[in-house]
Amino acid sequence: MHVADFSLNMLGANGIVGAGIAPTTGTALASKLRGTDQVSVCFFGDGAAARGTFHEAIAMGSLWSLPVVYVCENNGYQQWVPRENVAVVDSVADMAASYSIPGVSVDGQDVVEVYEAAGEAVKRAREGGGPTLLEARTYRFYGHSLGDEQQYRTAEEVDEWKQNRDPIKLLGQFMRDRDWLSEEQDQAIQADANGEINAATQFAEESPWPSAEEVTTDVVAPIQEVA
Ligand SMILES: Cc1ncc(C[n+]2csc(CCOP(=O)(O)OP(=O)(O)O)c2C)c(N)n1
Ligand SMILES: [Mg+2]
Repeated sequence: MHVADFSLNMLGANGIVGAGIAPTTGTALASKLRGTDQVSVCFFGDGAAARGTFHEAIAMGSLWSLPVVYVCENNGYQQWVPRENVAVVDSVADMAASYSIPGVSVDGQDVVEVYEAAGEAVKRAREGGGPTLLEARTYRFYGHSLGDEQQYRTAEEVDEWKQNRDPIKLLGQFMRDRDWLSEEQDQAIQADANGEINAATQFAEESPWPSAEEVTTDVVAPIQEVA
């Protein structure tokens, strides 16, 4: 969650729901003032779309016609709560109308659909057309966190999505149908990816714990001595 890499223009994520939306509007303002062709993109959940920062930042992005794409991954759940229990508007993309920007809802499990909609939104932003609110309808295969007993949904529902709506499987099928990918290539790619993940896991498990002195490294807030 707390990953950032400025060398890749990746400004980071944090544990405050919806906290990335306003800074992304800020970086879009910076690129507009500097006259670069950069487009800022942020990703957040459907729960984040209920926060004040979502509305405030998008209203500003629209007013100043900033080069930004607001991407909402709507997985139908907000931590342990089904969306319909807490939201009166089903589609997050519909909220774009309040700010006079395009709201586009796509099947988030369909890689090609997401790719095309994202490309259009980035092009619009780059050409001075202002922000887009892009909603990807998706699902989460696992619980919100390790201790999540997932009592808010059935095992059948999860299985149905895993079996029939897995975006990796769907893309593989799409490509095999067009003879862009053979069964063997598909398996080799998956084996490659699994190998990379297993090596990273092993590296993490075999690495030593950080030393106690490191606790203040990169911490901006002053540490007060406790008497
Ligand atoms: C400002 C704030 N309020 C509450 C929380 C606790 N919290 C963590 S995740 C979450 C739900 C967020 O829903 P969504 O954006 O849909 O993300 P998802 O659960 O689908 O990953 C909440 C309320 C938080 N981290 N930050
Ligand atoms: Mg969600």
